[in-house]
Amino acid sequence: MDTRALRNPYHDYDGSPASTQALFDSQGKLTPEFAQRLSSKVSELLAVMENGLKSADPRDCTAYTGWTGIALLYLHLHSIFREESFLQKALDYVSHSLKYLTRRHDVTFLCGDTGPLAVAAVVYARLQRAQESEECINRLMQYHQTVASGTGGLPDELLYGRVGYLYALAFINQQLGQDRIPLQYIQQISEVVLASGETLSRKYRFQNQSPLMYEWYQEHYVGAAHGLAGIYYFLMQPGFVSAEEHVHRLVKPSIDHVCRLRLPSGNYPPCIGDDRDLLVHWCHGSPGVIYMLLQAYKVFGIPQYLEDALQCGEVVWRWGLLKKGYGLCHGAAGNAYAFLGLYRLTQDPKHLYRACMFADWCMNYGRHGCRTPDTPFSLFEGMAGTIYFLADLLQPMRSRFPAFEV
Ligand code: GSH
Repeated sequence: MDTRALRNPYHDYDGSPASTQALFDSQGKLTPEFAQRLSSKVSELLAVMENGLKSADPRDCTAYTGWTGIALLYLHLHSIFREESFLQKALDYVSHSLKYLTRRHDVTFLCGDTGPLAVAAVVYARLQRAQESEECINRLMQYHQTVASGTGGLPDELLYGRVGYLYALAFINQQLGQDRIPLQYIQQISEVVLASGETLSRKYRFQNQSPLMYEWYQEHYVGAAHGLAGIYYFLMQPGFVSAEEHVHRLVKPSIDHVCRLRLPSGNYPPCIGDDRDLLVHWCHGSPGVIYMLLQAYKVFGIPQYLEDALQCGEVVWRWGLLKKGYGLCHGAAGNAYAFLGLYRLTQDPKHLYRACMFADWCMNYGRHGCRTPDTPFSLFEGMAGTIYFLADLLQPMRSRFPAFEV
């Protein structure tokens, strides 16, 4: 990992109030000064982003690299700052996205057409345009049958597969009320994902080690974006799998199999059989696997899951400031969300402190000689993701990794 990361220049949390007093109080409330610094940086980077977007691909509608990602950022800023102009921006960008839907077979929130539809549904709802919101949800639901049919060669992972559609449904319920999409629709998808995992486990003869197995392009990926950890994170959400027995008999032993893949550093490999310990990204490695571990701890209450999650935090602290830059998918901002996940669960100020240090790094955007991403201003590779994180840090207990955490 040393080849991929820059040395972490910050002192670690030492338990003394002096190390945190400029950042937050004993309740985890940010000091007015630090909050002001974050807010000012958000404004400054927004202006840079807006200028940079002038040369972005007008046809990319996706949340990952395209205009829906920018709309999602503004929707988020509207939630935090309550400024109407942010909602208007979200409307402008998502309306643009709706004109450039991929109309391919991509069904996911992040890389397909359901992201634009889901974000538009929420933007319209906030603007009290109920009918247009309803129309977007109806269009979103038209994908349900294809995704739930279990045929058509659809993968199961988050970026291009079934759980990426599941997230679109969960996003609607998170934003518009838990029953907006009845749970049974979510459960149908989860059942197909389970059945697909059982079939693949038998096909590749994993059944003695892992009752579920998944693949993407003939590889068994492990991380959050394409792999097992991302899929299991969704299968553990309350009510997503209707039979609790399935969660215990199928999901839990499969999670334990992922835990056994842990490398000596505490990081996780990108795929089964590839033990190179290089990638400390949300997409591949411990910064993404941590969400599965934290959820497993919440669901099963087994301390080892929390210990493994804490170990992920150590890996991110040591190797998480990446030469790839400041983005969400494979950058410092995405990695910092691992600390926020640990903080929300443990309330240990150490994790909030670490998130603040990564934010400090991100606030020095462009000054570390990092690589410029292919889409420098996008949500998942570029500056929009960094801004999203800096704004989320203003309300640490409500923070969520966008387009992934439910
Ligand atoms: N196109 C991306 C960007 O410009 O930000 C870079 C591609 C990238 O970093 N991909 C991630 C990765 O882990 C997976 S989403 N690549 C393999 C590697 O870094 O070795």
